[in-house]
Amino acid sequence: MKRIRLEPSTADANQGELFQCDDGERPQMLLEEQGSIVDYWPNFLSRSSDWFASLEAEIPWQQHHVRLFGRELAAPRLSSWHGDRGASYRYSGTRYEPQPWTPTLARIRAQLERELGVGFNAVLANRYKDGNDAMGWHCDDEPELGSEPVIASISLGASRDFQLKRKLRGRAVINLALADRSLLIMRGHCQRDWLHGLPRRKGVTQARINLTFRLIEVMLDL
Ligand SMILES: O=C(O)CCC(=O)C(=O)O
Ligand SMILES: [Mn+2]
Repeated sequence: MKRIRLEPSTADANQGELFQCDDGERPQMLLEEQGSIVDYWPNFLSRSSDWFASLEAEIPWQQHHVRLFGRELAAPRLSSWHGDRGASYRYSGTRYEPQPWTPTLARIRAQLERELGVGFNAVLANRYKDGNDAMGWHCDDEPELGSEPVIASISLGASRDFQLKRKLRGRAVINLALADRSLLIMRGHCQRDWLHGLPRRKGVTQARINLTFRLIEVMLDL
């Protein structure tokens, strides 16, 4: 696996630092800094299945809400939380009980577990209808994810810019276009020390589906 060490604060605050990835079959890079690790694997999913169409059809897309400055607002995207029994998740003030694994989600999970050697018991699916849908700066640091979570993020459909910035001295932005069928892996201290987000992009007219696979602490009423 080839990794590029990021020098601190080299990126321009507005334009962002653009990482160009060769179209390869193996994980290629991105960041390894003080225990925060991000890898990018283009073409992780094969071209032979229409993953996007299957997920569109299988997932019961819902409007989730986010709490912002004490107000409850409709999130600018559709979402669905799936997982093993008991893998419930609290996010922005709401608790989501897991929907069952659909055939396509289960297939992708199996491939991830095989290739990465890491177990996942839940996935958050997000659907961005076009470039007006987005996700603001955040980190996935909910206690049920543990202190150094491995988050495996699959992208399908429209390519969208994904951004990372440090929580401290966070002016510099890393910008990476997440392509159709790609995998991004965040691990180590990434959620503790970095924020990530998916900014609005007016020029994007096509839909995108993102799946973030996670391993969360299971709550079972026995
Ligand atoms: O859509 C993306 O690439 C980001 C999704 C994300 O950060 C999340 O679901 O927590
Ligand atoms: Mn996230």
